[in-house]
Amino acid sequence: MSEQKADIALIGLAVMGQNLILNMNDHGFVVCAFNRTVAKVDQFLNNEAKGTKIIGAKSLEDMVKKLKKPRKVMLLVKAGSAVDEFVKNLVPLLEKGDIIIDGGNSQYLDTQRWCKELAPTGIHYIGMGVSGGEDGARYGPSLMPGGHPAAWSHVKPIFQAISAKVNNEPCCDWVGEDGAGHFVKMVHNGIEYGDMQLICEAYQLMKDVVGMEQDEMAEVFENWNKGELDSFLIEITRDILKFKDNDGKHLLPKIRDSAGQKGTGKWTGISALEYGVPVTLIGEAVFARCLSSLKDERVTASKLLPGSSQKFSGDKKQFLEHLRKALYASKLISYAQGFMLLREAAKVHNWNLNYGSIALMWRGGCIIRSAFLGNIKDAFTKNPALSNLLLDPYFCERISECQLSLRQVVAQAALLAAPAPAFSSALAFYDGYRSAVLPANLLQAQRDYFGAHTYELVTKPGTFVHTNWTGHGGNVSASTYNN
Ligand code: 2AM
Repeated sequence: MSEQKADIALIGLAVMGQNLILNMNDHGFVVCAFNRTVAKVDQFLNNEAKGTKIIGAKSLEDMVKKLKKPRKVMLLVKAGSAVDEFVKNLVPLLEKGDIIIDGGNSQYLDTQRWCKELAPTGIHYIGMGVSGGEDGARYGPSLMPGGHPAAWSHVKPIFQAISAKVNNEPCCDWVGEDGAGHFVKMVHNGIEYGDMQLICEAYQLMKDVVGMEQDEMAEVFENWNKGELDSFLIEITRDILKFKDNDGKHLLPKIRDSAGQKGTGKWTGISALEYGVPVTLIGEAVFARCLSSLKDERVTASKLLPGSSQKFSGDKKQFLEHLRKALYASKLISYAQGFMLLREAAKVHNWNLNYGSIALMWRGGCIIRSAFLGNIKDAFTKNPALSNLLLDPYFCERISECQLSLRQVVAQAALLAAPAPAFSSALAFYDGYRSAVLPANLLQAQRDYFGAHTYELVTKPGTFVHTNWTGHGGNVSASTYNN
């Protein structure tokens, strides 16, 4: 083997790992490959990596010896115990200033834990969200690194070189301390759930409410992709709608309507509940997948539970334009909710998140890449302290133009009995968010009535009082609270 020392080691030779190594190699970095099943190292060197500068290692000790200092070791292994095991085994082999990068789908709290545990050793830890699938890994992923800030300058040249670029700007920048990178990646995945669900609802409305054929729907998506909805997901939806099976018939209707999920959307929903942020659209998107998986129950219910006998009688062209605008408005609301969650988590964990740079990281390379993210980047660049995307002058104007269409779509869906949970929740959030007065006064009164939880008067916010609602005297309601 050559005497040359490697710039970085990568552990985990599944497809993502292999492709990231090949990508790094293309950009002139020498990578040392390693894998738990060591036989895969030679397999990789003799096949995919043949003729490259990539080197291999026979053990962790061998790998560490082959690295330039400060050593950089990247993990692309299964999240959870596999990461924990490798980090534990690596720590005794590394020294102060060396860097471990976890590029897998770890939960941000695990990353936070490792950052804390390794801090006294002086070994730096980075948790990096990697998005873009196999193709992204090979030719330009979106990379979201967070962790010990001192490590960033050492890995920046490698990660910014291999990441996707938009207008020559890398879709990779420092996100923030400890688990910030993995948290941002988790929210990215949640947003992806929301975008996908919105597109699915638009598809269902075209198919079942308007009664359109697949090629016609493909044409609509093709047109949408030329405007402000221009995005990877709209583009692939067009292609999926067009796709014909070997028998010459469209493949899509043959696919069973029961959705799978790996859990990152769920984790975004759990975080939203934990931090108390109304990320309603992503929540509905996760639940829509859960509902879809109850296929047998749905088939039974479809024969028993009535819907509506109304037929679509509107103007098709006009409805499709409403649908386009409703999709845009709902997407904007979903991203606004996602950024609300980021802002709250940043407050709790003291992360100094740069929202414009997060939008830029998602602008290219990843599944939610879109022209729209360029507008979000601009909004945060103009006003880094922007409290909510919906309040940005550009987006405020855009949603003002689209909100009536969203109402049309939600109303039509309800009247014609087509489920549209993501569209509906977007509208409900929008109307709640723009309400100066909500019925929570009644809610507070109820809480005080049965549980003596106290309430504030409109004229005296911050001062909590209790009323004896029943006239029975004392704190009588406390006893009913347990019911
Ligand atoms: P393997 O090839 O030895 O199975 C994706 O599955 C990557 O994670 C693979 O490189 C795989 O190694 C690794 N991996 C999965 N589970 C692991 C574990 N418990 N310990 C170490 N590596 C693991």
